[in-house]
Amino acid sequence: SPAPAVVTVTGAAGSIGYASVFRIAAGEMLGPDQPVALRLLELPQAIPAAVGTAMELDDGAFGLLKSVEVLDDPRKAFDGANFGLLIGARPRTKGMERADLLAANSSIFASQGEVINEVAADDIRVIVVGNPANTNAAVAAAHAPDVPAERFTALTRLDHNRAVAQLAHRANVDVGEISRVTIWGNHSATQYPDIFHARVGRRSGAEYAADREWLVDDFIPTVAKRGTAILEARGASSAASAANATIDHVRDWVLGTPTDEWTSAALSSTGAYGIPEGLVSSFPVRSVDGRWEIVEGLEINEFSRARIDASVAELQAERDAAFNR
Ligand code: NAX
Repeated sequence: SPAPAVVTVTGAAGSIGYASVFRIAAGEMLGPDQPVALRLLELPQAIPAAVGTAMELDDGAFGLLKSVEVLDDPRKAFDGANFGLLIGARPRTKGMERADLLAANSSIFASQGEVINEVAADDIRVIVVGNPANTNAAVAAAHAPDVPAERFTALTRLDHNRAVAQLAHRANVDVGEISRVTIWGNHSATQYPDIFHARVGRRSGAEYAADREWLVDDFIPTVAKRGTAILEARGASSAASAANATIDHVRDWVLGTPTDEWTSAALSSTGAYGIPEGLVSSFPVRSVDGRWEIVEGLEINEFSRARIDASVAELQAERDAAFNR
């Protein structure tokens, strides 16, 4: 069997980390033939909880899991890492302004980017989950000049999966009948879930989008505010669905997407669709030979353009705040 893939999970003792690591150990992220070495990176105060998680991983007796290490030193945690799941972030606490949040996270992700640049494996692939995910990914990439920027991505697959599920409910079809949905822009309330190009069984998403009242007053806000709805219902933020989406993202990145379909991921813009180069924005993407490619050439109508532009403007403002701290 191949050498173990070194997977570093930050914030491993948190809710999303906990919901991710067992599935990674079970082979759901990298496939049933790929052994895994897990590195759980946590802040010193959460090390005991991470040790408990590592004990439970032991107790899973996962055949693919070759080792588990609990670490509070990023340099050791990312040494030789093939995959970085950057889930840990500074949460917004009472009285904290958005600018403070951006500054606190930008220093975390700047230093993790530097460490990744120095010690990770040459093929390191990073997914940032910790918010503000897009901007944190841009900051980490900017501090890792030797790693191609395209290897720093951010999670919008949860938003994508939410959009697929909502459209499936509306059309009364199975989620498997839905393809070519796109999340554009930022993982935030300004994100734009686009169904104009979607396939809904034998029908087109544009047919559903023609019902503008449903699109504007129901579909778009339901997807964009789903995180808040989950928080209100559960009394805790989305964890298992976020872990599921993180695993979907990495699995598709490594194993590929079906050729005539696409998914959504936030990547460093190539300038496609007029989105400024280097901004980490969500796009329609395919994974080909282990690399994300932006699906180009989609016609963007006025309705979509205005919403994409609004989310991109927010990303630019976040970037300015994060880089000029
Ligand atoms: P938790 O607070 O349960 O866990 C976060 C963990 O990260 C904690 O155990 C903390 O000790 C650790 N941590 C913080 N800073 C760290 C650092 N510098 N190095 C290593 N570990 C560190 O949060 P959880 O619910 O797991 O959410 C994690 C992040 O995901 C949050 O930033 C959250 O906002 C974000 N989300 C992003 C989503 C997306 O779609 N991109 C959706 C879900 C989620 O809201």
